[in-house]
Amino acid sequence: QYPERINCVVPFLDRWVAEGRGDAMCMIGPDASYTYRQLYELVNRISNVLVGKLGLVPGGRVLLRSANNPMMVAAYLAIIKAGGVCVATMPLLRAKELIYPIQKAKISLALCDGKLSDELDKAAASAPELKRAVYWGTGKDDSLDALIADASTEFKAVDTAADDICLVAFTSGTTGDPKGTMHFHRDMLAVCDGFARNVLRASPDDRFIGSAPLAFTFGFGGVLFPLHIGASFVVPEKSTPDDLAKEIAKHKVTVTFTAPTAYRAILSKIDQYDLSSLRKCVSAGETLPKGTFDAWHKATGIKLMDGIGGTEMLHIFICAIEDEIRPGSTGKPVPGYEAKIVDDEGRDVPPGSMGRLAVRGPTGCKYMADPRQTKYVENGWNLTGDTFVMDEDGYFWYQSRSDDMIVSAGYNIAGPDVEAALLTHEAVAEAGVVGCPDADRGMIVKAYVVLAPGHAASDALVAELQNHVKREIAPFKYPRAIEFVSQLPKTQTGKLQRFALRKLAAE
Ligand code: 3SK
Repeated sequence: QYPERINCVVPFLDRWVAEGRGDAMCMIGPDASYTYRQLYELVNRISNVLVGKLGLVPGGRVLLRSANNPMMVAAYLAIIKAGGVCVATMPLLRAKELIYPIQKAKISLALCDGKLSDELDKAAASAPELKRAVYWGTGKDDSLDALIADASTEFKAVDTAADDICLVAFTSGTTGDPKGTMHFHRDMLAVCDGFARNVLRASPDDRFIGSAPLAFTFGFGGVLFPLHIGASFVVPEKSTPDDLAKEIAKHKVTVTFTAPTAYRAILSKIDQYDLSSLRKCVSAGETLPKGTFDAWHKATGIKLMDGIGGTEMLHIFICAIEDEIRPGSTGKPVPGYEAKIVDDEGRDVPPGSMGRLAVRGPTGCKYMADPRQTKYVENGWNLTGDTFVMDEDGYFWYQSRSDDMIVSAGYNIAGPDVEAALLTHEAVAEAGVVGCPDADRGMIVKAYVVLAPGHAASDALVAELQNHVKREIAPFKYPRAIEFVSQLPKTQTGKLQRFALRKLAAE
């Protein structure tokens, strides 16, 4: 579908300048806005420095470390335009977590926001592979800003193959050591042609915002999708739900990408925000409870588009299209992808049966030098860690992570079902549900609950929540143990770390 030789930054950026659309608004940051031409020129300056002054060669890997900001967007695109491979890392990673990607991906050069230099410097001391880190925003003579000051604003994209790697994205480590997933120039275009064009169906007049870190491919989709159609996007300085809601009103944002937790937080103060500009809202990163879908629809008139994606597949591969949404279902495979449900031996199971979700399509999945490749990918099918049911009409219904299933006295209980039921109680702000070893029942259902403001822990509340769950879902699923906690363990992408809760429950 794509030319054999293509550098994906050309259709994302150069194209609009070449077609005379350079003055259109492109990126809105906290301190400055950039037209397409301005972003193009900033990217070109950085690419010139990478190749001319920092010795980047085609295929060279560059670690990128920053919180979400315009310079990070420009550096990400510049590395790829210069023929390099971007290894974007989560801004909160500590030195010992940075050593792993540096060594695994054999990285010798890093571009980093000066505010995050400490941990990278510490990592470099233990990872001699990293020969040079260039910081921006430090005001020093050797900063990236100083280096690009006299660089040319023109740069011809390095000639790359559609099949050349341009991105290594490390998984968030819900199940163990992060895996480096490799993506190609064509993948960056395929998620736009697949999910964004066919499912999201945004237009050049749309303005996007998201809250996920840009280092997480879910977050970077909020940059790629608008660039692909010549639309604009906001890069907020902070990404709390409150900031997100304020930025939506300030910049008349029309398309949002965030997780159910953020939609719920916005809902809890919905009267304080003007969200009238919104047209399309995508929910992913964790399961979307029907209650959240209904509440958002009632408050805004918009049907949340629930999607499931993965770092392995780059972005969303199953999603509900607005007019075909069945509340509670994640929807159908994005055009270009196939999905099926398999049993533990990898055999297809009939519609209506629970099993593991397998997916294949244009974007997945090659792990970087990882023996787990054969465990998670079979004949092109990527075995996800999610348990789903596919109905007769081809809709996929999320049950749990495959390892989130709690088997209690012979009953299969999906932790997220119980979480969704707890979340419909006004006293519950967040809930994480796992199995806790039990002599009689094998496992019992245990809930860790963060209380909403104004509610206090008590035995009476435990009983009330248990009865509430019994009323909401099959009574055998009720949590026999409930513990109130001040926060839940989460990955840097905001996903609940059930394995950490499971460990806690087993202690
Ligand atoms: O569903 C997810 O968690 C996800 C992961 C990576 C990219 C996109 C998405 C939605």
